Amino acid sequence: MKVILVVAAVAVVVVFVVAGDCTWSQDINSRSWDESVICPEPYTLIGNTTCLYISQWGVVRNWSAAQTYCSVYEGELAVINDCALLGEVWTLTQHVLNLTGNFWVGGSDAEAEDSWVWERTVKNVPMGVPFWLPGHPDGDTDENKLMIADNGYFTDANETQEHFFICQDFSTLGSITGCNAPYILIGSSCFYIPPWEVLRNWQDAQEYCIEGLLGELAVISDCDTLGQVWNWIHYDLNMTGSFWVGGSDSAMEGTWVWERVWQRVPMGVPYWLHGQPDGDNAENKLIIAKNGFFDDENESQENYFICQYFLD
Ligand SMILES: [Ca+2]
Ligand SMILES: [Ca+2]
Ligand SMILES: [Ca+2]
Ligand SMILES: [Ca+2]
Repeated sequence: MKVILVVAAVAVVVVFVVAGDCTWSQDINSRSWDESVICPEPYTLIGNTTCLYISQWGVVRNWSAAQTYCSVYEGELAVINDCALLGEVWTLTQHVLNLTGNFWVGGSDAEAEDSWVWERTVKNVPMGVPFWLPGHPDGDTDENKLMIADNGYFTDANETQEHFFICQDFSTLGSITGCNAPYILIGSSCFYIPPWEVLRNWQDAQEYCIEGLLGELAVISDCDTLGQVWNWIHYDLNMTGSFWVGGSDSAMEGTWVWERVWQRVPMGVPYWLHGQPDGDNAENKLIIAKNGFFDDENESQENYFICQYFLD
């Protein structure tokens, strides 16, 4: 009972903290989000978009029985496909639920040894850093199921072992991840790039996002999102060029901040190429250059730009 209360409390806190970027009602002007984003019982919203249920103290199962347990709650063993989510799961299990142990999740290499896939999606499990520690997976054909070990990282294990487990509800994913047109979901944020003929200097781009689209120039402060935005631009939109985003060092030369949130823009690898920023006082606004990396640029240049819709 205690654990249930803790989980419920976590659910409430997490929902209020992170019921974030892309979930609002059909009326874009109202800026309120749909109540249906809250995960169905007994799931908890983790990150912006994922409904997870973590087995309680004392409830351990082998891998198949864990999968069956999840199906009782109309879910499946979890797909932990992004590294931020892995970190949040660790925080939740260790510091909130005080659960120390191993946790089955939904990956397997049973079909083809050493070819790890999520059983639900048949997509590849990410390998290497930062998901697996060096030397793992290490079990060859004796260990064909994926778990988050008691050190927080992925490892392979024998499916007959009994461990805690993490279920995921997939039924609400659509409602959680919806961005209102014209924005589309990239990572866990809602972005929009105006048509190719719309080029603006930095300030006019910012006004275009604010006035017509109720957004602002984008804040891209994690590298996964940068990669996903780049793929979207190149492979989905087929655009080539430079794209204004919402960073600037206008207030203090060399100190890059996102103007919307007044937080530091990440510097160095893997955001900027060596040698950038290079414009000193002549280049005070942030752009994603043709090569896909951050660059400082003169704000009077007319370029493409990326708008983002924020809920907060
Ligand atoms: Ca194996
Ligand atoms: Ca192992
Ligand atoms: Ca500058
Ligand atoms: Ca530059």
